[in-house]
Amino acid sequence: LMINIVGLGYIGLPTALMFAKYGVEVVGTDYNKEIVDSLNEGNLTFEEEGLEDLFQSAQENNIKFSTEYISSDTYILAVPTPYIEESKKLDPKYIISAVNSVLEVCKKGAVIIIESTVSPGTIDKFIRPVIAQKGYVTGEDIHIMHAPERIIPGNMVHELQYNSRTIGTDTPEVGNQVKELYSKFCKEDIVVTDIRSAEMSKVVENTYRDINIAFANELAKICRKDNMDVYEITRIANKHPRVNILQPGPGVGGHCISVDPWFLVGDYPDLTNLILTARKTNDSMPSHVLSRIRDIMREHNIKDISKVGLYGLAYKENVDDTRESPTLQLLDRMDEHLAFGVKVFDPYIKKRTVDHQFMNFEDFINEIEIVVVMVGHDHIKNNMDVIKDKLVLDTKNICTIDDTYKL
Ligand code: SAJ
Repeated sequence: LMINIVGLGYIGLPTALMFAKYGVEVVGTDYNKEIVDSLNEGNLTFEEEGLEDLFQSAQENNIKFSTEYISSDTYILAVPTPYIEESKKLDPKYIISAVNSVLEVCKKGAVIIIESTVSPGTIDKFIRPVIAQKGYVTGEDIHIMHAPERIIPGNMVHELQYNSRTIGTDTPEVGNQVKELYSKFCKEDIVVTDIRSAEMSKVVENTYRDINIAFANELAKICRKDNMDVYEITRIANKHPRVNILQPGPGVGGHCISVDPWFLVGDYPDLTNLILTARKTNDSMPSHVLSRIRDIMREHNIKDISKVGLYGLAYKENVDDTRESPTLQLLDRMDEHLAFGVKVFDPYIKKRTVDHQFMNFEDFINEIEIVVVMVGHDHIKNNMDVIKDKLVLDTKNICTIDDTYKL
């Protein structure tokens, strides 16, 4: 048995390493030569807890990386599935092209497992026709499956092994073989179901979280209006056995929770009032942060935006991923003068990714009067004494110093 894993990003790479660790012959394929070269030279392409050790074990078991697709009987596709800005619908171009490339080289009877999150109905609408066009019969020549990934950045290596997962298939017997395969490292329940249910349940999970975060964010705004303490109120409310309110924050970033609900809104515009409102609420948070920054500047008579520093550019704590990050959303909403003037620091981001004043921690701290904590990295938790004499806007409620401003 050999698995060709296509797409060596945040999902494909840990999955490839995990299968290799457990003794499966694995070739990881990515069209990006830089990623492939870096991995072949023994250098990981992103940081993630436990990934170095996993890489070590996978290398000992001879994992290979290539820009080519390999002739095999099992494929796992973990390629991006972005949405189209205007229509809010999924853009299937990367999965279509990956499936096409697989069909060029795969063996008869091959299993193609799509792990990328897709909008419900995508496989029927876009993937089956691609397979049929080549003259293959699904369920005989090719087995198409959907096994949506569920791992959370920051805890991926653990969750790969300890999250339950889903396998959507037309043919339960073959689905059960794939279940066996995943159970080499997945110690939790693996549910075999139909493809549409697998697609839908994944999008529903992320939408559920988006809505719950939106509720927390709306509460934060209500509490701000009348000077109530949202953290005290949620702490008390959460003591109720059936209440579990999440944490408000500067916005919802990442490539999952801020994207997947749009698939439902795009496909069911008349039926998704709640989902759309939640999305808009979460998207409004960076502007709320901006108005809080203005409040503090006014109160302290600070007129110069270069005295303001945004701590954190990643989309959440202890990761180096900046996709859809609240800080980038905030910079986007500032007019040019503000966006160029404000200072930015993130210990996980080494290079300047956008046009703003990105600097090292020492200069950052020395030059600013207001620290806006946008991300709760452990790094800032360990540097409370460094920021204790500044004005601090703590959007994540993680600071342990007196008199900080909150959302
Ligand atoms: N956030 C809040 N308040 C909270 C929790 C999160 O403001 O109480 C913010 C975070 O700061 C971040 C965003 O939401 O900006 C999303 O972070 P997250 O940690 O909730 O989730 P992701 O995007 O890192 O990963 C999610 C996970 N989905 C669920 O928990 C339902 C993960 O299991 C999925 O595998 C992943 O999406 C994915 O790839 O779909």
